[in-house]
Amino acid sequence: MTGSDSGPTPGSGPTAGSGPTANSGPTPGSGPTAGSAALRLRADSLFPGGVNSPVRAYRAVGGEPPVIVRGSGATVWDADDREYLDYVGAFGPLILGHAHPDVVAAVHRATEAGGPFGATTPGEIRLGELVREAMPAVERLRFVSSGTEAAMSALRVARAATGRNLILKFEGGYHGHSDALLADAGSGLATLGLPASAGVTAEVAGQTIVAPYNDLAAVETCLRTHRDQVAAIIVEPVAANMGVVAPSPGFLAGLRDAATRHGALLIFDEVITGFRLARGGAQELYDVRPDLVLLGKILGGGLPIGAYGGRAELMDLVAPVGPVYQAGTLSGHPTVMAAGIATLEALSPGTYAGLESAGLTLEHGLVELARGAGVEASVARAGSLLTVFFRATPPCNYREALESDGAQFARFHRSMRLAGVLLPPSPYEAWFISTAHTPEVIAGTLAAAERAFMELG
Ligand code: KE4
Repeated sequence: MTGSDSGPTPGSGPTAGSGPTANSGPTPGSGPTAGSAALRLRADSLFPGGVNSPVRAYRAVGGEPPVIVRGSGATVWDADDREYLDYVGAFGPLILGHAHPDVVAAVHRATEAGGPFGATTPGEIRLGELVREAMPAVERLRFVSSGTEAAMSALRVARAATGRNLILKFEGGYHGHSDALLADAGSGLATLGLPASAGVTAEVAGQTIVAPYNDLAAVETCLRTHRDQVAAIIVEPVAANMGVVAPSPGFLAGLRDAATRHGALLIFDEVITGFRLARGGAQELYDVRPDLVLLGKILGGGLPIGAYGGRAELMDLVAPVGPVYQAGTLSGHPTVMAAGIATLEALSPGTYAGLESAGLTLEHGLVELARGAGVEASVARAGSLLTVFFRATPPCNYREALESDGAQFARFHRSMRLAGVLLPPSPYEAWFISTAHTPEVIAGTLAAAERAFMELG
């Protein structure tokens, strides 16, 4: 399939089988009238890099970033009516795919009911109960509007609870863009090659210590070196911001033990993994109980959300009960709650079996196709999270992930895009598989990958 560098020929795209026919284009009134190029020019004049989040600028892969006007199921369309199979999925929230009818109907009903109200609503109660049912570690929680807010709030609780200042995070771990957590972070910082962020003071950065992921010995050394000073260990229980890197056997249990022995709290950042790897997230999958949990993405069904929660005595430190202040105008927004409830209510045990099957088929297909093309690549996967690394074996930590051939990834990304498959524009992000990624969608993806690998070989 030929097309410009910015995507496949308009109205083309692999046989997705999941979305409307090609050339269906944006629904009148739902999207812009100008094409991608004209819209990008306007975006460039408005936003830094023309984007509202850095990774969307395609700096790591080149080419003009797409302007997406609508999605349905596993398919999205750009402003030039190019159709793509979507593995970005808004970087995680859309486990049911785009415009799932139950979510759309729930949002419609909630929006028509008015609000937000700046008051408690039944929806936040219902969603909170769904979280607590799924994650016993979450005895109490607080809704916020982003994963970043959840992370910064949880750190504040941990410091108040322990009276300690230091935070231990992991190289390549990403927990949003609050000052304390931008040291050696993954996701967009890794994508842009930023070791940290300008504007974060040395004093703040000095209160965050960083260890290699999957290295319990290094964790123990950090905790002993900074004895009685570490308030919390914060970890992505399955890392997905250095690409997908699974915890080594015993790593999470080891963190639990080390945190307990050293009087530090263990924070699981499940913004990506929560409700994705299992209904109870990684804490269910690995049977490790954190003290505090961060949630986001899927919890809001695609609308802005975050949440932090954990042991009741910790959460009761939060105002108005305790001295830890945290607030938010749109926290618990009824329309967001409705989208989250509709999403979680659609997730059944069969859902996860289906996601595992889709992920397995895609993983095995990619491995075989790369091998057949003579391309050095490996595939890391955790359920419906997947990353293709252009290195011989899946990395065990961030430094190994950085050894992956970024130029090969960029070539692969561009080739897949030309073939109508949209991957996250960074080697340090995960591909997100949804329930809308049917066997036909996976087959179309592998057909595109076969051509892409052959071009690399
Ligand atoms: P937000 O503030 O972006 O809602 O969440 C921050 C966050 C916290 N924890 C984890 C494990 C996360 O992955 C994230 C955000 N994820 C990135 C993608 N990996 C968001 C995409 C972006 O920054 O544009």
